[in-house]
Amino acid sequence: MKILRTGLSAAVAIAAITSFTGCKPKNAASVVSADAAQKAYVAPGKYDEFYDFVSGGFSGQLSVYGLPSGRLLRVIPVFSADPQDGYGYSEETKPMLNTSHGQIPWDDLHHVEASQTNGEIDGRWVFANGNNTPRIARIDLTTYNTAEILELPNSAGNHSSPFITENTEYVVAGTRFSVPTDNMNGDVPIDSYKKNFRGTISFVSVDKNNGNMKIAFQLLIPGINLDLSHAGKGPSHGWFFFSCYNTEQAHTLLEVNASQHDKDFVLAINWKKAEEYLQQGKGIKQAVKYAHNVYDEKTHTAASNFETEVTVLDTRSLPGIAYFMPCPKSPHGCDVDPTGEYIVGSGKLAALIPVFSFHKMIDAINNKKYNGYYDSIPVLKYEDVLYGEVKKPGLGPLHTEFDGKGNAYTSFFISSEIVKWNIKDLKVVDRAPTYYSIGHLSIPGGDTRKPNAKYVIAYNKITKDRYLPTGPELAQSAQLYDISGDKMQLILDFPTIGEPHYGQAIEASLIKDKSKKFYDIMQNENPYATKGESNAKVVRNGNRVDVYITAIRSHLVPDNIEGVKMGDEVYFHVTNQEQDWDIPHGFAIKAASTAELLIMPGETCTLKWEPDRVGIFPFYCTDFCSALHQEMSGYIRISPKGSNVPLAFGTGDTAPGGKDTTTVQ
Ligand code: K7E
Ligand code: CUA
Repeated sequence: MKILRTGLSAAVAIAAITSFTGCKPKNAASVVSADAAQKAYVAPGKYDEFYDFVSGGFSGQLSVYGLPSGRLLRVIPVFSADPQDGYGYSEETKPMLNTSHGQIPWDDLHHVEASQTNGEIDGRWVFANGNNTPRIARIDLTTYNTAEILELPNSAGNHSSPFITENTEYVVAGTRFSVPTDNMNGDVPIDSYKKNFRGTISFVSVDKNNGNMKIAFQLLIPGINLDLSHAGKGPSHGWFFFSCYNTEQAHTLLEVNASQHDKDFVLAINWKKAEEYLQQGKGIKQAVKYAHNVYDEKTHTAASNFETEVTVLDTRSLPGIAYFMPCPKSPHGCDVDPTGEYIVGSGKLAALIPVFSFHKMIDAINNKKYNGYYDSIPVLKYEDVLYGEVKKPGLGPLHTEFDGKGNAYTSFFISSEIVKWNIKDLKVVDRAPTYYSIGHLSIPGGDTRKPNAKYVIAYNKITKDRYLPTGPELAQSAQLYDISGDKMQLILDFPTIGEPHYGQAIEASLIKDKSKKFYDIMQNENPYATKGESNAKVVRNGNRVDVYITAIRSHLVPDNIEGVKMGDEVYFHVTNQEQDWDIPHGFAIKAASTAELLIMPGETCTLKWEPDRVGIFPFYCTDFCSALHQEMSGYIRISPKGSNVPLAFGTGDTAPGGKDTTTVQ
């Protein structure tokens, strides 16, 4: 009882700190200066300078904004089915959402990372994590399609993910929740946490040519919570750093029980060493099951493969892979500066920011100066690895990015501000309020070797009074600051879709000219593609009816279909015949239990429909494509089971009953 009471009073104390959100920062009135609007203004018809790929949090999607205007350019469906373009509803895209748990139409997307070459953003792909049912997605920046989703076995709470190495050798994913690994019987008491629960880190290799992902190996680590991570750079290339909390290994009331230790850890991983062990055959092959879903651009169709094996290296029995650096109070962000020498850990409950030195860490490791072991992993001494501390920077530090000019920018959740500090002398040089409760922040390239320090973007958790009220639910918000001068200058607020955990802004010049305009219909290898209206047809096979439809402004062929019966499964394969930019057609039919299809020029998409009653059902194009878009429609007649209405289809004179009726046996 006594323990419980202590626990609860500690909980109250912590709650007092952590619930301190949404208060107005000081100087709130004076922050927008007269020239701010001009700096964010991009005239109608003019292009933005940056694409900002922003995570949609619990929407499961990725939003693309232009910067500095804050204009929403697109929402890319990633982990959530999206009725707007049929993602996850069309037969072609359903497999993208397959997992070993079945088809999962939602996830919680926190982090976006752009692919890199030589530590610089190369504009080829962005990667995103599914936090809930652990997955990593790769989005292709020529089509803006989700090209691949890889499920991660032995994983729960895929939070410190997907962070990447300097040449995109690996996309790396660490577990927030430790759990029993997949190959053991997980039916264990929860209070056997210390004995049975483990974390893992997945190293996913990325094919240089086509981006294809593959789990190269997994590292087994003690049962703690990994929060965030970043790869080493330059001199620290070959290392990866993770913030860890819950070194208490609590499994209940973490708010209190995982906030006991004065210091948790930054975990340093030598992945080159792990590669050596792997080559020496020190990995253990484990039977697991996970989905690997790949979208094929030629067939416009996704396929799922279920993999059954993964190679695991145990960091507790293979020395030299893992080291712990003590880090104050439940660190969240773990960020590496552009030179690769400084590692910043941001303790959510700490009153200072520790900056670790990579070369001091290496010295301490070479001299084996350990302060004991934590679950067989050497613990280095705080003083030995510390470069220095930023004193009294603010309250609730979360994330840090860099401008490449020797400054760091750290977000402070509790005191709602961005604090700019100098990396060499660790002195605060500027602070700017955020509205409100900032989480991540990002500078274009701000976690790479080559930042483009024009802007910093704040991704805020709380909106409160910043926009017109919209009932209890308010959009989340981002804010744009000009950082080209000495002082940060707020120039724009813009609402976001879902929770914008993190974003990566990429110079538009790197990607805009590679953006695909349409698909070449002659290269469409979808087995159900129809090339040319004369090839449109309806084919019955038992109770399966395949309707091969063409769409071009402003008609569908065929647009009259008869002879379909109750109990049939109807597949509408719609091929957009257009070969022109920005002319999609849509397709919907009354009472379909899926969403519409949105078919890009040259593409084929399939909608499955099972009629539930006898009658006439209209179908139509859903995307206003021409002056006669409303005419772009048709009818299908559904007859009772066993009816002898012949299968017939056509358009105009070939429509059933027309003078050139097309009837099928
Ligand atoms: Cu929002 Cu990166 Cu999930 Cu910090 S995390 S805020
Ligand atoms: Cu096609 Cu409207």
